[in-house]
Amino acid sequence: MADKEVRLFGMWASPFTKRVEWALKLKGIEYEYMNENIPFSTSEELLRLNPVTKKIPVLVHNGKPLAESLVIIEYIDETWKEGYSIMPKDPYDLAQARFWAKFADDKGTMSLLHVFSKEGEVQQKAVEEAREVFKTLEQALEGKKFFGGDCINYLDLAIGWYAFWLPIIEETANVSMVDDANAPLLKAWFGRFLEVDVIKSILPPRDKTSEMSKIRRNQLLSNMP
Ligand SMILES: N[C@@H](CCC(=O)N[C@@H](CS)C(=O)NCC(=O)O)C(=O)O
Repeated sequence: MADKEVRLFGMWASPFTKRVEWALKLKGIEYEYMNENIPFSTSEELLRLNPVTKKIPVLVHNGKPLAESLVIIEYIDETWKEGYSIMPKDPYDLAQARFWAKFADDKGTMSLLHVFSKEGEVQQKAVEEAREVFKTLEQALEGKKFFGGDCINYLDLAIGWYAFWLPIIEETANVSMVDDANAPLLKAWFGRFLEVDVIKSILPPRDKTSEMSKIRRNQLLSNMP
């Protein structure tokens, strides 16, 4: 039975929701999952819990809401100290992991949004930017099995959505960003990350995600909200 004290508001295909679900699952925390119909509608309860950004995911612990997936992951690791360790213990490693997670979110996510929602020259420019971001990200992976070393940790969870969603974005937008020529280490890590039991066990269905992705791209290209 789900722990009544922990609820997660998310959306089934949201990469940011998956980050949090992976963290909860790694810790063995039971939770109640509430699916939102984003981007088409937002429930009254979500607006009450997260009036600032109105976005998912939102974790509610003992009635107290918390937004922003990376902030939530840190909270989970700090609150449930026992079991799997998500945040690096060494202060330098921790700062580096936060740096790369921020770099990926600031640079990679923005470029991917343009790759996904644009065409022509604007899209091509975004593809080049994204390729540069992925090549750069490999620095954090050099000589390691996972970003966290021998096991996955915070940075793997932060960047992990690329492993599943990036090939879908490439397919939907008909472009290539992570390939053996540009980012071979990252490409190999995609395969290793998706083979981790906890990760694999809560991925959305590939076909359904791919179908939704095509519909969403067409909506964005026609300037639908
Ligand atoms: N930086 C946020 C991003 C969250 C985000 O963008 N969530 C999207 C869904 S994946 C959302 O709720 N969008 C609201 C909307 O489209 O109305 C995080 O990491 O939690």
